Amino acid sequence: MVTTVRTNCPRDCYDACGIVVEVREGGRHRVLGDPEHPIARGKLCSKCALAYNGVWQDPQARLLTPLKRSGARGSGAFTPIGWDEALATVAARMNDTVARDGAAAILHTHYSGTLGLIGFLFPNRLFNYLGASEVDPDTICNAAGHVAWTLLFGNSVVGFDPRTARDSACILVWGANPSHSAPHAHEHWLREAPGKIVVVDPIRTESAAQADLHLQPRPGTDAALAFALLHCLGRDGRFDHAYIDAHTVGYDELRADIERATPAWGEAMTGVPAVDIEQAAAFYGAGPALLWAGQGLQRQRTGGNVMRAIGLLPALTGNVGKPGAGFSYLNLAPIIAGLDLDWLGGAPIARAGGKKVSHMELAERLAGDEFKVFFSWNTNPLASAPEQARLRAALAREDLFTVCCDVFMTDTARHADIVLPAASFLEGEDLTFGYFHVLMGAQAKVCEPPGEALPNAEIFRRLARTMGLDEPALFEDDAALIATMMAQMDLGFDFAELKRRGHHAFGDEPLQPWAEQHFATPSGRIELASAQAEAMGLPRTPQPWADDEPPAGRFRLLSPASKWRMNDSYANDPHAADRSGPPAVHLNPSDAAGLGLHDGSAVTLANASGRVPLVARLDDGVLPGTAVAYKGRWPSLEASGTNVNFVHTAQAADMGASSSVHSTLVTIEKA
Ligand SMILES: Nc1nc2c(c(=O)[nH]1)N[C@H]1C(S)=C(S)[C@@H](COP(=O)(O)OP(=O)(O)OC[C@H]3O[C@@H](n4cnc5c(=O)[nH]c(N)nc54)[C@H](O)[C@@H]3O)O[C@H]1N2
Ligand SMILES: Nc1nc2c(c(=O)[nH]1)N[C@H]1C(S)=C(S)[C@@H](COP(=O)(O)OP(=O)(O)OC[C@H]3O[C@@H](n4cnc5c(=O)[nH]c(N)nc54)[C@H](O)[C@@H]3O)O[C@H]1N2
Ligand code: SF4
Ligand SMILES: [Mo]
Repeated sequence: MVTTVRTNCPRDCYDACGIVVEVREGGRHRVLGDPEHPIARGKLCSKCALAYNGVWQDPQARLLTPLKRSGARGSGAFTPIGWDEALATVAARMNDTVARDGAAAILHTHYSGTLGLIGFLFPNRLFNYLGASEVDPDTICNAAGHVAWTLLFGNSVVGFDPRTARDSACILVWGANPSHSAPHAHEHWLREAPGKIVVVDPIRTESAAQADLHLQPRPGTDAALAFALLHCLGRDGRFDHAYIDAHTVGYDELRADIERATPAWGEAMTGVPAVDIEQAAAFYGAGPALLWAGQGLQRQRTGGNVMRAIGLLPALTGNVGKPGAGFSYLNLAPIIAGLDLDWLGGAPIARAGGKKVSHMELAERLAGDEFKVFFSWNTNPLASAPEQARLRAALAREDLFTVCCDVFMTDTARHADIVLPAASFLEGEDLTFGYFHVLMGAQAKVCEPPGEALPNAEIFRRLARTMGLDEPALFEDDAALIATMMAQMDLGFDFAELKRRGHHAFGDEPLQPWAEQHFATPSGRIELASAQAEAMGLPRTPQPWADDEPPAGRFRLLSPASKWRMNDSYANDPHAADRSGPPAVHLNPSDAAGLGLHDGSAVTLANASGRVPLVARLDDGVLPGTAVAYKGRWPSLEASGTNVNFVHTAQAADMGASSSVHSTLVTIEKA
């Protein structure tokens, strides 16, 4: 007998798809897109269609019981143990550490495995209550952009409602690649938008190829490009001076920089032809216009400055808070819905004393003896973090006790002392959300977890109990958490009804989040010039900077989102791995010729952080001087035992101690 269950995809993805599962007793379930979901429209992305019907349901691949290491770290030798022994072992080490070294000697790291709100946030309650240290999750992804747009707009997590594209004359997609990272936005939203589409990306992505105009700047030159666009907009009378006077501060401090940034100067600084700069400014200036700032964009040494610079476009043209106008970095539906995420993550019960560690310093800090317990859950740093060689060496420390909680035997799990098996999103209830579209979804339980796997929250409730803790917030069950969140959202119906509907979209008409023109900055206005920035040691105003071209013999390596993997998830799905092919580096044919390479030549990328062998692919969509190798492979599954993060240099960006992965420089040698 086949029944169907409606649920939602909780991956770290712009699309937030609705799902329908055909449940087959005793067999594989079929996981499909929900035909009634406005984004999914009956289809999952190609990677999830493979992985949710593949490795996610494969009992051979899933972690089924807790495990205890029985061989060398990284060897993958483990003995199955029961939950009682696993939790007793972890609890004892954590309690001992608290007693001997203080809770700050426990370092936990977590991120984007599931973004189901309970699975994503509830485990933080335990670490917050203890006063443990945390690897700041956003430092691997988007912290620079958050700091930049908080300085500028006072908020970086509320953006335009994508439905407002119907009123827009232009959508400027700057440093996002929807064809990989938001496949439904690529296929439907951008194609159906009536306005002109302009994509700014050093790679001719599928989204760029499909756009009305593709600006292809050299990586790290975006701030200069933004100023050249502003020059054209100002010159052509496209600035909204009434808006500037009423809602911004600091315009006078920018004027000279904008005047100097002629299109010819812009071409020299960025490599984008002056005529294309003019054309992009004309499209955007026709207004109303939308600006979508990707997360890839700000993963640069001066990524914060880039974000502040491009944010000047909506500010000076008054493209804020009216139909068809706006800007978006993230657009967190839970915030718009009124959810109290601090409560969910345990801020009210937090004890002081825990340290924050940036991913950019993780390998270095773990190598010392500051931390005694390293607890990784919902993330796989031994695939996703920089400086892989150093990080692995640090995790080999005999006096460091490592716990990993995941759905699969990842590289991080292989290096752990104790592995805790997590249930997947098909196996428990939760709330899901959009961070581009304004949607909340119900995560319904489709089936029982395989083996003894448990949902994240249940694992941490049991651990807290085993540790002998008695704070009630550590034991709140999922039903109570969901009921509280439903009450906070006040949708007028309960979770059972949300499960029946699948999702909730806020209103039939596009929301206008900035219509009130309230900005949570010190002045209450958009801060084109910022005293706060100055106090942080940053320039008062965004600067028209452009990175130099790489020195001779070196290439700028971009390693953005892969079409076939979700971060480092699905690397272990055989069909997704087949589609993605061997690990490759895409090079401009002229660079390949200079290096004596053909399509398929074996090459090695190298720098002071490490080396990674790859296969060269000739690709005229990549700029000369640039190399592209998509992220997300598991070193343990590669013949070389490496991935691109072996050459990912841990250099913090200018803001937020955040990743500058797309500023990585490498040499390329024929192997
Ligand atoms: N070179 C390079 N590296 C990058 C980036 C880049 O652009 N280039 N991007 C960075 C970015 S933006 C990010 S966000 C990070 C993401 O890096 P990660 O957080 O490591 O990536 P994910 O694949 O999202 O999730 C990690 C793990 O969560 C597990 N998981 C899934 N569901 C659950 C669950 O319900 N419970 C538990 N316990 N585990 C679960 C998955 O099996 C997976 O192993 O990678 C960063 N790394
Ligand atoms: N399929 C798939 N989808 C994903 C993910 C995934 O791994 N796979 N990861 C998810 C996560 S965690 C995140 S954070 C998002 C990230 O998704 P996006 O926001 O799209 O970010 P990236 O894929 O890192 O990079 C996007 C584009 O930025 C470009 N870029 C790099 N450097 C520069 C530059 O200097 N200037 C400009 N203008 N562009 C530049 C890259 O060439 C790339 O095409 O995607 C999410 N969705
Ligand atoms: S990962 Fe994104 S595109 Fe794929 S099914 Fe999930 S929400 Fe949709
Ligand atoms: Mo991310």
